[in-house]
Amino acid sequence: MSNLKFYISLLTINLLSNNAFASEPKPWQMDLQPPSGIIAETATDLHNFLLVVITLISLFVLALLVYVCWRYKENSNKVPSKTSHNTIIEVLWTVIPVLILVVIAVPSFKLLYLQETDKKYDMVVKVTGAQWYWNYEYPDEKINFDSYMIEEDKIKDGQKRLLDVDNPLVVPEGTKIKFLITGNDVMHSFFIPSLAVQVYSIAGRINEVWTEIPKGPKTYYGQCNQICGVNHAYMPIVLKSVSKEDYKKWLADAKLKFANVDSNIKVVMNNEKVIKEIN
Ligand SMILES: [Cu+2]
Repeated sequence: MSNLKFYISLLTINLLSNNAFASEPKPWQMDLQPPSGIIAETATDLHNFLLVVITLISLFVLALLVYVCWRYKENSNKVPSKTSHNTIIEVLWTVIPVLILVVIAVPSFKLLYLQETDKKYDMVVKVTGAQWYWNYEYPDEKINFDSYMIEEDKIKDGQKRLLDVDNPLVVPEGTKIKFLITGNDVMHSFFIPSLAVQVYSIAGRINEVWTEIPKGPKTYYGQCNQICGVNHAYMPIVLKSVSKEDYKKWLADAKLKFANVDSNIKVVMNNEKVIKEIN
């Protein structure tokens, strides 16, 4: 028993250390990425619970099918029954699935409520999906910049192929963030698996999602999750959570770096102007 505990703790340490600094897909990965933050943890719990429920239902249906095939095969059941109605069975196969759905609905609605309700937030980040890159806007800081994947021939040591970007989305650790997600052309989807954030980016519409970035510096990798054209596979998402001091430094640099950059997202840049024009 103590041996088992030892191996479990070794495994835990190993898993934790492997995932201490980055949440990213691994080669031959079968499972979900380890969850980060309360929303991802709740979503993973719901997923694991549903896995048990669907496995039990599938096994039960399989067992019934095997039994019926065996019990009522032609050899052992020469004269087939012509039963067409059985009130007890019909009540059962209506009530039991309803009960199962109610049991599933409780944690499911809890999770929706956790993600969707208007909660306290420390900062707002507006995300705009475009063919084929992301634009991140910090409305309170008056900065916005485009984030492109680093081309394969320009990758430096330590950078991840098809995942790393020129300008990552940088946020302070342990921050509650309200993401406003919109689009500039076709539909995209802003998806960071380890944070369980997955929201459509649609032109002319702003979707909102709340999340809490856990404490501790870490890089979260994600990808566009809605087929959006030939370069759909080449618009990854990099969200870097850094310490509060590092964030301040980054912000000071970013304000200079992106001050005179003309973003490709005109709609975002001219938001206030557009609103004035409409009025
Ligand atoms: Cu896409």
